[in-house]
Amino acid sequence: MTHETPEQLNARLDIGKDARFEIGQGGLTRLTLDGAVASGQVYLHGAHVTAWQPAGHAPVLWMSPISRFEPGHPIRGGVPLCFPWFGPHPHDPQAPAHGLARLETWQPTALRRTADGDLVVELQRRIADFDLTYTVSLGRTLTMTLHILNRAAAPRRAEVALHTYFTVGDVKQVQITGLGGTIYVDKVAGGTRRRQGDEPIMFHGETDRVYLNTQAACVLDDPVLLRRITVEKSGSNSTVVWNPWIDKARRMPDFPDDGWPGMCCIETASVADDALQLPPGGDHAIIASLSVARTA
Ligand code: TA6
Repeated sequence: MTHETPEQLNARLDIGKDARFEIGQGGLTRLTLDGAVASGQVYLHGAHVTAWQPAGHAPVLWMSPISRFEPGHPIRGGVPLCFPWFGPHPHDPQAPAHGLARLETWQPTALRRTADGDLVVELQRRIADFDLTYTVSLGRTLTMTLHILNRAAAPRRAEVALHTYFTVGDVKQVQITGLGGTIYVDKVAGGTRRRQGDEPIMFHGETDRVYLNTQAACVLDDPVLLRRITVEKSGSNSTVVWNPWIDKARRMPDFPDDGWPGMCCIETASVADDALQLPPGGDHAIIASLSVARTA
């Protein structure tokens, strides 16, 4: 059933007009969700959530206006799936950054509406020796669950991240709490390990930190958009906080030079020291659950 047309997908997975497969940007197939409590979009390319907007709120996820929508290239923004490695491949410099999952076309396997009006889509894909099932529940809360099953006859190590991009009013004014006292790898300082103080995280330059051994929820306070975004998680022992700032934004061809003030990433992950170790037949689920509240 791979590479079905939108018409075939709508025939197979029809739940009504509020959930329709269609041709999106770059000719890629996407699922457009326009429910009573939220709207959103999920591309089959990378099983990539590119939009989520709960009723009564401004769009929550940041998307680059110059993102590529092409096979073999990741979509920039939304929620890229990083698997089975995070960042550069540990041994192969030719391998794509952040793994293979965000570059593959995923197969929609289920579509349903909950009693609360949430729209839920399930997508599947085999990546290397792993069977992946990704469930996106889009409503007042956006809950993304990636289930990972090791199909190999040997143990496997894997890194995973739901690399969520958030829209913010001004990244220089946002505050992130929840990681006080947590050890992080500072990738802007050559991987130096530091301990986060108890003050909120604020952005004063390129920021690229992998917080380790943390199961904490994070809160992003945005005094410009007057909202608070909460990132709750389970099955995740790492949280990555990132803003490219000026120079790195300029170096990314699919990222606008003036885009960095309007976004930041809080990524729900298990990477580095926290990488997954799955025995043969072993499985794991990583879950990110996003919610938004007005603060004025
Ligand atoms: O999560 C932060 C990070 O690892 C940064 O180092 C930066 O590379 C970002 O991911 C985006 O990576 P990408 O391969 O999508 O350009």
